[in-house]
Amino acid sequence: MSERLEDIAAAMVADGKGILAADESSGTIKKRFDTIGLESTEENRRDYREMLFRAGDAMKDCISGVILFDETIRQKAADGTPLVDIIKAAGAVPGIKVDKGAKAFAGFPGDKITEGLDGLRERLAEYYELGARFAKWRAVIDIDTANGVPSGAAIASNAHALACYAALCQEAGIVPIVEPEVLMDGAHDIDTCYEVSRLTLLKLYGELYACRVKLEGTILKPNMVIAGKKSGKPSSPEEVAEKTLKLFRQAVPVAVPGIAFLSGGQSDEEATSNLNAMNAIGPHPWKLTFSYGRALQAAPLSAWGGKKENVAAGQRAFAHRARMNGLAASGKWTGELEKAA
Ligand code: 5MM
Repeated sequence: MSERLEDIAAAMVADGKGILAADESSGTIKKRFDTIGLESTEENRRDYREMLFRAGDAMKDCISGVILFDETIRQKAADGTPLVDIIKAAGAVPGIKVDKGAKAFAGFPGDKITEGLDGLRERLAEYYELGARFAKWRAVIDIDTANGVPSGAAIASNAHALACYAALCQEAGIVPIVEPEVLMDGAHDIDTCYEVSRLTLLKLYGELYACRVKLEGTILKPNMVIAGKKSGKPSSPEEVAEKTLKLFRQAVPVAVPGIAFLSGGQSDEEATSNLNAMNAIGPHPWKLTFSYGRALQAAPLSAWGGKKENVAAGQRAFAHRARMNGLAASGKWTGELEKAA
């Protein structure tokens, strides 16, 4: 008998746990490996991800799910164990990125539209057989107000694609993570981020409703409300928490069981501290946790450096970030704990 979507979603946002986003596409993982001078071969990608998934107690205690790329969900560890089985043995839910990336949006220079709906029903059926019980689709919304970016058309088209994707996932018995990422790369202030995120989320939930997506069986993966990196005005954790929560109270229905943030280019500690600040002033109608890529992986990638003799060091670095973010998911993280470790 297949699991209920609500139960899978609840497991993905279990207390003190969050999601490891390890679904870098071929181009992105190459960029990451370039930073440690490592060639992006299939074996190196496998070794790196195997190192993370075998990180021991921290995986068991703090990671509820792992988002995989198509190649990874089919790979076996060096000893022949499927990577999916290693994830399941750690008590985490295997997930899969199913979008085909954000492409230029015709007619709207600067805007992007995420592709990947063609053939998705068939791909989801195969991913289910391979063990995936949740999926992820990322829409990318840039902010460049001087040039009219984002356009209303880009927000609407991305929201519609996310809703079509989510409906297909639920039909396949797979929980959709809906990720409308408003980028923090620009020079905009925090209030501009708030407004663009507000329009994006309102449109998204309108489309999910119109497409009959059962919100109880979904997880939202949003950006935090935060100033652009080039604004020169870093946002404090208190300000991020206040504005992000104000936005969600207006735009995210309480039927959504959990919100798992992306890190979006924040430093490791910033991503942890901002999540903690939100949970420290709970309770909230939804679970608030992490679904970090860079903020969980930057430290282990650098500690590993592509060398076999550094696997244990890479695992320690990953375990530390997983534990710090696990604490932040409960509002129990402190700067002292960060340093003590
Ligand atoms: C791990 O990175 C994911 C895949 O990115 P590409 O499709 O560009 O290769 C990415 O979608 C990620 O899951 C989210 O953006 C969150 O990651 P960060 O690094 O922002 O926490």
